[in-house]
Amino acid sequence: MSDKPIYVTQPFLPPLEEFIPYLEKIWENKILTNGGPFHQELERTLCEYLGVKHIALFTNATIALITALQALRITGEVITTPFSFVATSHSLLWNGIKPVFVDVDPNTLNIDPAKIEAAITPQTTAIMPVHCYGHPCDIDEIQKIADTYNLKVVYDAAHAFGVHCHCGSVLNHGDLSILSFHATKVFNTFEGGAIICPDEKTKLRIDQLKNFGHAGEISVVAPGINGKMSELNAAFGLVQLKHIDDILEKRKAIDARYRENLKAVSGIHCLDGSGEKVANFAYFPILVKSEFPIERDQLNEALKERGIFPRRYFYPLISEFSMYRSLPSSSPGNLPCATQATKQVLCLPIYPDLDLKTVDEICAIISSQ
Ligand code: T4K
Repeated sequence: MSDKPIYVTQPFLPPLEEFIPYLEKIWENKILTNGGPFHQELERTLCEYLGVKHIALFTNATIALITALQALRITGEVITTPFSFVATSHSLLWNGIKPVFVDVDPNTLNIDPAKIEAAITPQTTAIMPVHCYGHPCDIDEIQKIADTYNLKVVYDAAHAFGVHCHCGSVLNHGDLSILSFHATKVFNTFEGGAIICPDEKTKLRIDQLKNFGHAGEISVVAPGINGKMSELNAAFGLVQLKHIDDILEKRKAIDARYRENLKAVSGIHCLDGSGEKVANFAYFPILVKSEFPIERDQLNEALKERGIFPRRYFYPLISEFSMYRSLPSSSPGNLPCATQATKQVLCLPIYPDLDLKTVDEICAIISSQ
């Protein structure tokens, strides 16, 4: 085993020489932000790569989520999942919206569409599902419910960069989708995020909202925020994108090796995808079931003692944090599958530079318990 700690993830960094010409360009033209040339080029290039119509770049996904809700003027109650990173529902609170938690499907750990209807009230205006680990939600069922009850759908697609479902990019579903380009994500711009939107009018509103609400030099049309991605981050994204195929290939090989090594280990369940046509292998979540000799937290500790640092994404559930705990929908009785999953889940290290020998060693530690 390497002397260095093995973390759940490690950002991909291209060779530094590739980034230098971009820095020289920035130094030369002195445009650092506010929709400069690299920002525009990254928007164009990402639309093409992802197979989407419009994209608005942001400083991070959290500001993008908050802005997406503003762009669609969402109010009242929004149905969402407790099995996510806390940014998902924090974006609702930042907009004065009440989150209503609905349980997850025990197989995908995505929101269970069969449980959504019962949570709809006259105040419900939208559904905010998460493509957890980059595995697509049941988009067709969710859309059916949204159409029946006239609800918006805002996907937290922070994990779903490049993922395709049965009909192309999963990012084309719902009213808006939000990506994260954080250092820990499949595609990173150090910090960054984006909103995918279907039409030019919505893109214009989002662009105004992320630029203080400005609609020209002396006109402000909304109480917007500063959510703009800088030229430095956008330039880095352009370099990263040149390596994305290699990044995905390496992730795929690691995913396959874990599955092969762990398939015979009783009590360890490797979470499957949810039928995606193109996967991104963003995470490698396992469920440590009761048949396994030790509990999830003990396995986590055993790995940490050997210099391996998996993460319990997502533990605790969002609904367990103090600002959500008192909501009626937060009761564990309402969320049995999420409550079980949060006790069993462990995300093992996966990132392009992780060698397969280390994957074997991690699996050997797990099987020797
Ligand atoms: N929606 C969902 C579903 C999300 O998962 C997230 C973010 C968001 C929305 C919001 O997206 P952003 O606003 O961040 O764009 C991390 C990330 O900070 C967060 O972006 C991510 N989800 C979440 C799942 O994970 P932490 O607190 O676990 O990160 P941290 O710093 O402990 O990093 C994990 C490991 O990665 C470290 O042990 C070492 C390694 N690492 C990390 C960083 C930051 C590096 O090697 N280099 C680095 O620069 O939250």
